[in-house]
Amino acid sequence: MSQNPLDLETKIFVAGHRGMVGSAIVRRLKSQGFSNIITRTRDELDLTNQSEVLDFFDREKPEQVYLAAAKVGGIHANNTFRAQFLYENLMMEANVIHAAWRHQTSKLLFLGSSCIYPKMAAQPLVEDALLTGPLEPTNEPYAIAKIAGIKLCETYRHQYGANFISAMPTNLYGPGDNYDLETSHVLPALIRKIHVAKETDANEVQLWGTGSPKREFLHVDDLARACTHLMETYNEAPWVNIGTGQDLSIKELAEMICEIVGYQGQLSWDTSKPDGTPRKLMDVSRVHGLGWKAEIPLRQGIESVYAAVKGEFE
Ligand code: GFB
Repeated sequence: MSQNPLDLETKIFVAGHRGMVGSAIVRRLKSQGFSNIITRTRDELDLTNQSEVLDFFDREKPEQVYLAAAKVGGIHANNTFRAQFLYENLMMEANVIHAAWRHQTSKLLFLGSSCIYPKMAAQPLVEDALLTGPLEPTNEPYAIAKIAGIKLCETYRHQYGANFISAMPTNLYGPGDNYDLETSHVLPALIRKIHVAKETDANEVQLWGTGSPKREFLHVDDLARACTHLMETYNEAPWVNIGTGQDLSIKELAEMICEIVGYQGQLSWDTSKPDGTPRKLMDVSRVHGLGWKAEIPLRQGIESVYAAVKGEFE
């Protein structure tokens, strides 16, 4: 079995390869020349099913695992499908992490989320803020599942010596995002709503909440680069925040998207919809110290995803 993370023959399982994050990791690995990447669709392998996952690891024995499979969504989806967000994420993580340990996977990277940190944690969010206060209620089930994933990696390392690491990305966007207005995150929702408002000559476009919460947005290709970098170089227990270190309000994001789309109507705010966490800006000192920085500026990233998707809404 290869121990060299830069061995391009390393057998790598990317769990969740059809999602925005997993597909970006596969693109990144292929661009680096990795030739032994294994993937499975949900129909081929149900990650919430323990015996299927154990059988798969027994047969395939991947040397490295990127655990990018998750049930994800925006604030409304998180707040509505609360049981599914908790159960499905817990099952996928527990099954994959346990099977990776049982079958001697030499390294696993687990992907969490910035929502693991307390709602009122000091900004920017340092990694040590975990479990220092109550979570944001709209995404508490998802956050608890992701905290359990971090703790699985930590405890399997501590008790069994498994080289399992965790990365905590900030809010992500990029190719393969979800544009369903009920279940999507804010950035794709705003692209779609503002594009449709422009195409239909609408005087105003209705957005959720007050517009005052602040968010940080990272292009998923930057995240994928961070993931392969950590897989190649990082072998420690502490989880690592992945972000740009810069945020903006939802209103400022909406204004930027209006400029990119060329929409000049009004923004209106449906305050019956939740704002969520007031702010979640990542402290990215740790990952900067490890030699990774975000490269894709937000405006440029939004311009590129808008150019790719705008035809789909017509
Ligand atoms: O991205 P988002 O859905 O989730 O929403 P979170 C961010 C903010 O955008 C909230 C506002 O303040 C929303 O009220 N917003 C305005 C909108 N208009 C819209 C809209 O049309 N659609 C959406 N979706 N939001 C999620 C968590 O939190 O972020 C997850 O629920 C996860 O657990 C993920 O951590 C990264 O940033 O609030």
